[in-house]
Amino acid sequence: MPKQPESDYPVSFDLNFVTGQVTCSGEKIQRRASDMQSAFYDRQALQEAILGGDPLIYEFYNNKFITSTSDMSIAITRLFPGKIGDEYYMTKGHLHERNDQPEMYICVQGSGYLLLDTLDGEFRAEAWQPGTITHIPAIWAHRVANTGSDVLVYIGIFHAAAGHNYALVEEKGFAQVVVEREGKACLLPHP
Ligand code: PAN
Ligand code: ZN
Repeated sequence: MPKQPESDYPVSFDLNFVTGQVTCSGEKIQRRASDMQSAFYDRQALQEAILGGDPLIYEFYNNKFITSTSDMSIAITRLFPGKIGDEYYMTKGHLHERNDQPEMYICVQGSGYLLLDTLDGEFRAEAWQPGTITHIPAIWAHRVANTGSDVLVYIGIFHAAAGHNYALVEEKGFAQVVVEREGKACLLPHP
């Protein structure tokens, strides 16, 4: 699809590092329990959560900066604290459609894990706290889990052309889950 030039002038906006609120006017996407049917492993707990009010799991603000020659994007995600059954709230997770499009993730508030999976036998979990920056090479599917009691806020920087493939993650799943055991967060093989 041909790129539509939007602006070749600098643009600024403000991010509140504590709340994750932004002053930009980009699109805001919200995902509730009902939007994540195949993400959480405990399907019964998920159905109970949906019937019990369908909680908001996370929201993110997507901002594209399309110029005549470039397509930088920044997304600020606010991932709320909570669990479905014993599994911590997390993002759906996706793979970039293009296999030459990496991403930088920056944790600015809260704590948890960034889960990374090639969907082809390799898995990594990066422990996250404010200030952790992770480079996600193009071939790794990525998902964030919030294991803390506050909102987890992170920034993702990528090219708009990267594209998002959710279907492959839904089909293959991540190798491990982040669950609570005896009051502590731990990683276990997907049941
Ligand atoms: C992020 C994610 C955002 C929401 O901007 O899109 O954190 O996660 P899901 O897309 O998995 O619902 C990103 O990785 N963009 O490429
Ligand atoms: Zn991404």
